[in-house]
Amino acid sequence: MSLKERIEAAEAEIALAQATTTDAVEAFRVAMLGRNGKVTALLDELKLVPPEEKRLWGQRLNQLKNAARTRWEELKAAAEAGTASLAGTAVDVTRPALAEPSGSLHPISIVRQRITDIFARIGYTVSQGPEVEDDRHNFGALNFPPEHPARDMQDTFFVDGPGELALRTHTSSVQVRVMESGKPPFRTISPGRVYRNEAISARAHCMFHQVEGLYVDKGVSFAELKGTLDHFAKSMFGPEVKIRLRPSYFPFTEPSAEVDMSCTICGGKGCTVCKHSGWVEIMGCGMVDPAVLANCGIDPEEYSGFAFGMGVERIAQLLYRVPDLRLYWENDVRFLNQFSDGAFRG
Ligand code: 2NL
Repeated sequence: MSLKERIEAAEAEIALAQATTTDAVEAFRVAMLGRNGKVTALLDELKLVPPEEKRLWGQRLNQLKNAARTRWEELKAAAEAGTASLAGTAVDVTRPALAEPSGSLHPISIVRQRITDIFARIGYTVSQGPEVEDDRHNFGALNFPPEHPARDMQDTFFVDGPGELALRTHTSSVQVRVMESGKPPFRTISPGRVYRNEAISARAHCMFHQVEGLYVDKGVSFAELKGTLDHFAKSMFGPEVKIRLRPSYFPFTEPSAEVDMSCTICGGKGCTVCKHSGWVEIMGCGMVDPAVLANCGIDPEEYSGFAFGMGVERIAQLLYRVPDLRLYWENDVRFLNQFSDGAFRG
């Protein structure tokens, strides 16, 4: 604000000042005319104005000082006489209120909600489960052999010791609970926090968010899996994107695949994000291993199913071009404010 604007603001404040007690009168004097008072600070700025303007600003500031003195004397007299009152004061109640700055959803919340909405529209329910899981739900039922490296202390945060309760490493544990609890068909997604014992870097964190999906019914095919994921990628990133499936391996699916999407940054021509391949990895998927169905009390002769899992941080990174995953958890408002646009709230 210019000196002129600050003088005018101080004048308005002085004219509107109210004080019904001698303490409040003294507080007004200190706030305006005290050593660190507003008027004192403005008078101090006289030494900064160019010499040819000194006379003009000197007069203006003197008026301000006199106005503060006069107002103080009025308030003091009224307070001492016991006649001070707030009645008839110049408060314009018709003035519009100042706009409050509004907050925004965290980008991970925005993207998790969008993913959830896309699957909800095609008939998926949302399931939740505990973040502290037992070995059977996190590993055993999912076909992880006893000596699998993921069951190691180096990879999993155990609450007690190896083989005991642990922070879930994926939300498949929730889907095991869904399958155990009823009869197919199941069509559900499980969004939630998962934990892995990893060093924190630009590309990895020890906690991240996953959305896993599961569809179990009679005659569920790999073609339906591919169609569902194609629909998801187009809904999330735009109708022009393509997907491709590459053979992969997970203990709980057979066959298994990684899902790549045509790079949305360069349109498939090749850039640093897709490492000049034209494709970026967005998730893993596969047909639920018959042994997993059997572990959950479902007859694999009668039913088949597909499943997939994606990292919300990864999807948000591709959508918003986030260069470093650590930005999600620094709570720097310069980062967070960029997501206040409601257009991305789904
Ligand atoms: C990834 C890969 C995947 C699943 C998750 C799943 C769940 C059950 C049975 C079988 Cl209950 N599979 N989930 C399947 C394939 C891949 O996630 O990269 N996630 C971030």
